[in-house]
Amino acid sequence: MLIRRADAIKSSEITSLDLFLRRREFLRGAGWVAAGAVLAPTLACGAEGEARPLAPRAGADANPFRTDEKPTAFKDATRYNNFYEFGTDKSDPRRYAGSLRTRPWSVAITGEVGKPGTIDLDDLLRPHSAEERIYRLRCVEAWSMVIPWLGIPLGEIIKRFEPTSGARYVAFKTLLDPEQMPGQRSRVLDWPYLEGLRIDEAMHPLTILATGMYGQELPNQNGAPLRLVVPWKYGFKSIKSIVEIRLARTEPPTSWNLQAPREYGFFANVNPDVDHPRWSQKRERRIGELRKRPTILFNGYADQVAHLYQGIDLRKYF
Ligand SMILES: Nc1nc2c(c(=O)[nH]1)N[C@H]1C(S)=C(S)[C@@H](COP(=O)(O)O)O[C@H]1N2
Ligand SMILES: [Mo]
Repeated sequence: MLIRRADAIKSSEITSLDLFLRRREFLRGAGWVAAGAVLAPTLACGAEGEARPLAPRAGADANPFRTDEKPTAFKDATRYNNFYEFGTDKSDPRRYAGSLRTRPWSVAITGEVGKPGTIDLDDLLRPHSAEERIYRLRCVEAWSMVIPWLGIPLGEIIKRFEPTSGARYVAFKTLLDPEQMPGQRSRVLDWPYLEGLRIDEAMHPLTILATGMYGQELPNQNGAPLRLVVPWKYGFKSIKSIVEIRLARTEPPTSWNLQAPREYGFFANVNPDVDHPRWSQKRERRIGELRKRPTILFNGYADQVAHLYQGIDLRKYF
């Protein structure tokens, strides 16, 4: 699909984009709204007259790839970020991520694969139309957002490189370049940023590589040009600006686990019953709302993912 460059979006359009997303709530229940609909707001709005509003569903989403919850304002999702390569303040990524050059960009696929290789970002986008997925993102810091991502299931990409029977984990790495990423000159984390998943988590249909959000290319501060989104895990697992995906036999090291192993486990599944050692995980603040809401096990995706952790002590493997 065609995605416009984020810097081509005018602020007047951003306001109308938020308005469009609100109006589109009337269209929910129609099931899968193709990503193309986001790019053709006039068309979708034209159909609004015929669509009957549906009462919000309670409990788990009928369609695991969408939620009936109202998307977070684009403005908040792009001004309140964690991207330590550009500073530790929530406002730093928006201010400083402009120095990241996102083209040309390629991702190396290495390790336990029959056909190691690289994917050029533009090649990746060409044959695959990105799908829209409206997912909750729950940060370990007890705030959350609802974001309409555009992405490609990670499993589809991994399969193309023919993982071997030894591929039990997937390791991800962010770009290392202190010139473009000035936050890497500070020792706040051991760079480059690293993350990892078990192979079954990586192949799960909810897991996507996102190339866009709100119908446009990812803004740099949100992890351009390509970031992981794993909606049932704390936000730090959703690593940004990926340059390498390595299939591995053993559990890979991850940045936050290396930094503070007692605070951040390898799994990092959203769990209201396992508190962070320094604060509770029982509730969360949805950005844009005043009252806190309860945090839900696996961020509300238990129907889809709880089976992956059957027989596992979630207190021990947090
Ligand atoms: N490379 C990299 N990826 C990262 C981070 C980071 O600092 N560096 N922060 C993580 C954390 S803690 C969160 S909550 C999410 C935030 O994503 P957002 O800014 O798009 O909301 O990105 C994650 N991915
Ligand atoms: Mo986070």
